Amino acid sequence: WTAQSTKQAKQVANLKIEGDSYKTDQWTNTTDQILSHVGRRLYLDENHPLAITRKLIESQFPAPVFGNYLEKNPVVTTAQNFDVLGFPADHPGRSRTDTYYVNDKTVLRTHTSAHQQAYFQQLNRNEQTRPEEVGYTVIADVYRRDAIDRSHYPVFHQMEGAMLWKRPENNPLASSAETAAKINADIDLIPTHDVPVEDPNPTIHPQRNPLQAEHHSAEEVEAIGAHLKRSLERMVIKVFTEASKAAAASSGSDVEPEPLKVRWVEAYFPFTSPSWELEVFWQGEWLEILGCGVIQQNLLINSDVPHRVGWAFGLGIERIAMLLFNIPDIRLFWSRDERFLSQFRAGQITRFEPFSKHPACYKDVAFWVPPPLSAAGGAVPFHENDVMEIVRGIGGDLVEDVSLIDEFTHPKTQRKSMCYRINYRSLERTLTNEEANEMHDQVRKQLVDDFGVELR
Ligand code: FA5
Ligand code: MG
Repeated sequence: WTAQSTKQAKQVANLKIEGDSYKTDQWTNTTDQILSHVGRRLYLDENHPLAITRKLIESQFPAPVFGNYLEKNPVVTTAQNFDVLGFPADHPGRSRTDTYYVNDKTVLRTHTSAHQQAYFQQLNRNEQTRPEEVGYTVIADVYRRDAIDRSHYPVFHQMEGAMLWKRPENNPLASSAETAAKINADIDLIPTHDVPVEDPNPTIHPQRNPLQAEHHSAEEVEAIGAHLKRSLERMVIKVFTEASKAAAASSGSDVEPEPLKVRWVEAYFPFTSPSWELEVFWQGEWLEILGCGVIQQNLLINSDVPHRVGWAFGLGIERIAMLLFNIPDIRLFWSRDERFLSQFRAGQITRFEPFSKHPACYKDVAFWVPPPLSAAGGAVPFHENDVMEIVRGIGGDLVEDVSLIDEFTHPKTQRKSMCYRINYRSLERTLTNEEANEMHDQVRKQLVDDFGVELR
């Protein structure tokens, strides 16, 4: 059994994206439906919640130290998205089940880090003309094959940021105390805050996040990490203070404002070491806001800035905008409905008033998964993201959620049974049962055609 996306891609020899034409091949799994999102540039519509969120975050990374940039074209090479960043050959992020391939060497970027090298090279080129600019932010649309629910959408927006310090050109390690002192002096320029940080220094595991000992001294890494943490804490505290104010304004005085708390958690990224995630305690739970770390020196060496050290971070704009504006479903960001769009104004953080909640229409599909072919047959393993892609291709934004509700293996035949529940619900109108049935019949049919499942 072969992946459905392969069949779909075989229908066209070329994909046209942002005016350029790309040859397709057996790697291609980018659908027209996904490509219909390219070029919307929601972050540039100044009254759109994503643009308001972008501005708020950019205001925490101002000129002349930071340039604030955007990257319109989502097509990057696998080298930019993975190789340059040190992704190992077997990293799951590279697989066709997780990433939209245009062809074997070209993908829709899965993260803004795909542009890190280009921005480091730019800092180096602009060294004479803009010497103060030692950092940047960049916002862009990113694409991932993923689950379908109210907080996941195959297209979302990330903002990445980085800041570098120049070291003496000769034997930088010997002058690392000097570099650390410079960075520590810069930390004192960042205003402090009084929000509790629960775990300011989580244990760093030396295998996951080794000291890059041939390039960095422990005290430099300490200084870069401290500058990174203070900068990002300040940014999220600004964002969440605005969110709390908006929440308090809309609910009057009957709701106790929740005290803000943040914490640091150790993380892993191939292009930073050490690496962390920043989490915020919001409405009763810890939420992951961003990933970050001390940039791998090899990446800087390969990006024309061998004598600089620094940090980088990447965050999801939707995740923050949903909290800021109280937006309950990630599909809403793509809505062209005036009842949504008219609620937002540039520079204002306001609570979204849901204009309707149409009835959910649940339909289940249960099937037997065929046994995997022998490895020699080159079988593509059944992956949940392929089910998601079938549903997405047929239902588009009319599907709110897809979840696996039952799974078991028959004790005698060893065949596996799965049951997915699909919630068909439009954000804008009430679907008829006939419409939902029609979509659901197509989903059932395509599961049989593409994967050879046996419906139950
Ligand atoms: C990355 O994408 C790294 N490139 C981040 C990074 C940059 C690390 C620079 C170090 C240095 P990750 O996959 O965890 O990491 O995504 C980063 C952020 O994007 C998450 O913290 C989250 O805020 C957001 N995000 C990730 N997946 C989704 C999704 N499916 N929907 C919405 N937001 C998401
Ligand atoms: Mg993460």
